[in-house]
Amino acid sequence: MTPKRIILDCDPGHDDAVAIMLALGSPAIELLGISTVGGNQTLEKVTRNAQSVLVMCGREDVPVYPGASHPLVHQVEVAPQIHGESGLDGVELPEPTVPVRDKHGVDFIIDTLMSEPAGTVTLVATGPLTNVALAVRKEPRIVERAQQVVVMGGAYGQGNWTASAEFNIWVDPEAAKIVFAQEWDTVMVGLDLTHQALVTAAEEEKAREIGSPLANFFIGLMNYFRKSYADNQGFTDPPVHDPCTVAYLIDPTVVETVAAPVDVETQGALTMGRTVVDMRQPAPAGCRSRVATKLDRERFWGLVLDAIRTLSEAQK
Ligand code: PIR
Ligand code: CA
Repeated sequence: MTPKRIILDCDPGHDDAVAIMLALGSPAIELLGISTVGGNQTLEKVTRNAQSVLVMCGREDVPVYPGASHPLVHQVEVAPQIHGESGLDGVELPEPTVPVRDKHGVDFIIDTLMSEPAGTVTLVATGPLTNVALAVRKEPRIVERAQQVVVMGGAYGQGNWTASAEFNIWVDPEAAKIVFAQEWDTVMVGLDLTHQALVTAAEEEKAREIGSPLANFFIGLMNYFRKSYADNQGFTDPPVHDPCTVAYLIDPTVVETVAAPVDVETQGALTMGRTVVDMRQPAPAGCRSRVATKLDRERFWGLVLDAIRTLSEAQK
C-alpha cells in the first residue's frame, strides 16, 4: 500500500496536535508539510505550537510554513477559553527547534499541488480555510490537481461557536464559501461527526500504559481540553475533532459519509458561518461534496493510540 500524501493546514490547538500525531504515526499517511493559519490562537502562537508538536513527535524534518494571520474579511477571533493563552495550554512545550521555512503557507500549498503529479496530494484543513481559499485564488489550477480536500469544519446540526456556526467556518466564512464552491472532491468532517470522537478515561488509561513522553504530552493536552469543554461547553468528555479527518484518510470505513451539497452562510445575522448542507437524498448528480455522519469510535481511538505507540517506539 502506498501511503496517502497529505498537506495539513492547521491551527494547533489541542486536537490539531493529535491530528499531527496521527498523521506522523500512521504508515498509511505521508505528511508532506504543515501550513499554519491564525485560528485557535494567533498565527505566531499556532506556528510555534506546530513546531513543538513536531519536536515531541521526533519529526523535526517535517517542514512548517506559516500562512495567513487574518481572515479574508472578518476580524480575527481566537479561542483562548478552549485552548488557553498559548493555544496549547496544559503541557510544557519543548523549544521549537524545528526550523520555520522561508515560504508562505499559501505558496507551499500551491507549489506542492502544482509540482507533484495531479491527483496524488490531499489537502487536509483543520483550521479556518483562509490559506486554502487564498491558494485557490492565487492559483486556480490547484483545484484540478488536488486529490481531495478533507475539512474539519461546519455542521449540518448545531454549531459550537454560535448556535449556527462551527468555529473554523465562523472565523473565515468567506474563505469557507470559496473552498466549498470549487469543482473538487470535498469531505466535510463537521461537528456531527467529531462530537462522536470523545476522549474518555479509557483512552487516557491506554495512553498511560504507553508511558512515553509523547503519551504523557497527549494526556496533558486531553486533560486541559476536558476541563475547557466542561467549563465552556457542558461536555464531560471532550470531542477531539481534527484527527477525524486523518482517520478518514487512513481508513475511510472508520467514518461514514453521504454525498450532499455544502454552502456557507455569509450574510445571515443569526446564521453567519453556518454550513448549509442539503441532506435531502439522493444528492444531485455530479455532487462532489461528501459529509461525515458516523464514526466508528473504537477503531478511531485504536488508530490514534497506535500512532502514539509507533512514534514513541521510534524515539526510544
Ligand atoms: C474551536 C475548536 C475546538 C473547540 C472549540 N470550542 C472551538 C477548534 C478545533 O481545533 C477544531 O479544528 C475546530 N476548531 C472545532 O470547532
Ligand atoms: Ca483546529
